Amino acid sequence: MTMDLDERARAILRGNDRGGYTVPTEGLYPFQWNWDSAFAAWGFATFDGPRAWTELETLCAGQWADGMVPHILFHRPDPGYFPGPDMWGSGTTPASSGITQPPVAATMARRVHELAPDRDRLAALWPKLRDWHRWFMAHRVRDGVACVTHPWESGRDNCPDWDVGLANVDGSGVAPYERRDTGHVDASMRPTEAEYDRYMALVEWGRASGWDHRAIVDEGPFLMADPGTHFILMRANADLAALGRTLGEDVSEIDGWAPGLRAGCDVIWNETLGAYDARDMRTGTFAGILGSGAMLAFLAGAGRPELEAHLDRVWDAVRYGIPSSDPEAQGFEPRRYWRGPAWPFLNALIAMGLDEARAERLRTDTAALIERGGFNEYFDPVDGTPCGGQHFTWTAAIWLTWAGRGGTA
Ligand code: 2M8
Repeated sequence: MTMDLDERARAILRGNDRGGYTVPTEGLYPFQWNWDSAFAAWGFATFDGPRAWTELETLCAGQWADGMVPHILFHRPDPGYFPGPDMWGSGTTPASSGITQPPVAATMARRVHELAPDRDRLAALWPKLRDWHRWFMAHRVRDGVACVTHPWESGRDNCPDWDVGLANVDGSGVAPYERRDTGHVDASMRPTEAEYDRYMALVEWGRASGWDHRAIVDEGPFLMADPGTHFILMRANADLAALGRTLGEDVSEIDGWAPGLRAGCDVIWNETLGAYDARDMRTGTFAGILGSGAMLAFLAGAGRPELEAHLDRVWDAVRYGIPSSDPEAQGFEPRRYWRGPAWPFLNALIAMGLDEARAERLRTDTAALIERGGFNEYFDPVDGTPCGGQHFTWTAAIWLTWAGRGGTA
């Protein structure tokens, strides 16, 4: 059984390979996505080291002059996805979106280097990752906290965390458009029309600014502190510094970012909730949502006892951890994308920061989801139903690196 799943997982990575980059899944997501690619690299590293490095290199080949690594790289046209390159109008080669995604690549590069060491390729990649992290510190960190300027930047697109910030975004005037995602998977699993209108309003605003990230952060319609991105950045900075040390690089600048980000954790600690919480940086309002982004605190060594209690509570309320939002809160939707489902790749990240017993429980849950349901994009945490796209790259990668293996991530 396990052997067979290993083979299937490798076949998915190979099948989603478009020549130097991997699509998240055929049809639904036909381009290179930033954090998906980082996980793909980790997966490839288990059986094809050179291909793993290529994945990270292709991702960084789309880096903007200012250091940003975009959230989507449109290497080749494909009418099957909306919004495509024309809507973003990046003016770059390759064409790309105008926003970024959680900077998990340095953490994954460290894993790749452990599994398939290549000092020369690491040495060439490292300065690019450092420049991207510099960009993050300059353009996304406010009051010591990593922020997102679009829900898509968080990667947890339609989680309830963003509702409070999106309420101030006017989606009523967006140019007419046709969604493509609901042609691939059931609309009941995807974000709503109202959410999409607002997503598009934010894209229109960014494009009209010429993707001026100073203006977007200072004056744009949406700026929210994101616990998920914050903790991923903290961890990725540490991994970037560790890689830098192995190369003999001066990492004092990177180490210097840590105290400010650690202090920033207090800005997103919601005392009423007893947990880290997304926060609208325009108004100071907390989202009041216990989401899976908060659970990434463990990845960054920023866990607290109250959060651990929440983790056990939400986990015990479902059959398979970790639900992307609180199953005991109003509005929990176990099959709608990021409003409840469990995501294998996020489980792997969370597990990296958990104690051995919890990490093993999470691995077992994740393995059971995949063994029962296949390599889907995500799963219903209540009954394990596979949801979203099939033959998914990051689910296959997580099987090969963690879920299908004994031991910790
Ligand atoms: C989802 O996001 C894209 C937009 O970026 C979409 O729904 O169209 C998210 O799950 C995101 O985290 C992921 O990177 C992407 C591709 O798997 O899909």
